[in-house]
Amino acid sequence: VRDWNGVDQVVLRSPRGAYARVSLHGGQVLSWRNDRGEELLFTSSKFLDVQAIFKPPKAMRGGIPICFPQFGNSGTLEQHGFARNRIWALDEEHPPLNQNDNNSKASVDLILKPSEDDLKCWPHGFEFRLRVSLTKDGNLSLVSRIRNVNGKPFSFSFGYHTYLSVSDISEVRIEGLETLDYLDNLSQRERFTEQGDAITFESEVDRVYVSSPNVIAVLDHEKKRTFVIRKEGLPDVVVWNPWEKKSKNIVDFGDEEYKQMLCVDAAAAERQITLKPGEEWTGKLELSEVPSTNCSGH
Ligand code: TA6
Repeated sequence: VRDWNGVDQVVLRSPRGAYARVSLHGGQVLSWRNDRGEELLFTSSKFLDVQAIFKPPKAMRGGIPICFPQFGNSGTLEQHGFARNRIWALDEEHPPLNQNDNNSKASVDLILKPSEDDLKCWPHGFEFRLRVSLTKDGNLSLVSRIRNVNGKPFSFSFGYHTYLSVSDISEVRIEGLETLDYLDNLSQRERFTEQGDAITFESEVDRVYVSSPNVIAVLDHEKKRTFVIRKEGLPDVVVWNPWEKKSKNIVDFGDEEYKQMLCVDAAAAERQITLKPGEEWTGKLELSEVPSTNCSGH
């Protein structure tokens, strides 16, 4: 299928009917649905109305933009790096697997290499391979492999900027980040320590939880749904909701849409990752969705 801007998208389907759609624009997952056809990722309804004002084409607000080689705005590059705004290619060395391969996974392999213009602003030769898969149970898996094909070391930060779809942000809580330290982007990255309770939302939040566990849960009380987020190679979790006031200043975001989304980003944000020549780094994310009634204690 084709993207809004004519770029190809790849559709993945699991045997039981789960679905995912990945755009070659940014290698961005734009949709992930369970086998009941329910959309699990948020995408802004405003984006298409205003995309004409973005130059060059900008990543869709929603889904899972890939933030590389910079997460956030703490470096010299554009916010969240350039990878999300580039057109990726299908990786010929790893052609898409059949939907019913041995692992019963539907997958697509994409690759991004820097253009000459990219090398002008970030002079480091890299190959970024991204495999997006849908497991037979409908879990969504993203595996990023970044290789240094340069003669000298380079450092980068990274994030899977994951927009979860929620029924009502006031009814959502995150478990697994209690008692952790976080850097608060709303107060010059000051360091705080989270208290013992699960995280709930009643105002703007923009935090980098550092050195977090590899499994966390996002409970949507109203939908009776829990997202389980598993990560590997990514020490931090960034939690973001712009809330009412900031939403009004985001042009590709509806004024009320903050109620229906929560970004929970598996990331390497606090400290950069350094790759020596020839070295490769791997960062994994797996999202699953379970009815809350199946979760003991919730
Ligand atoms: O997810 C955290 C964050 O870095 C926030 O600080 C906020 O700026 C957000 O991402 C959105 O970034 P974007 O560039 O997509 O508007």
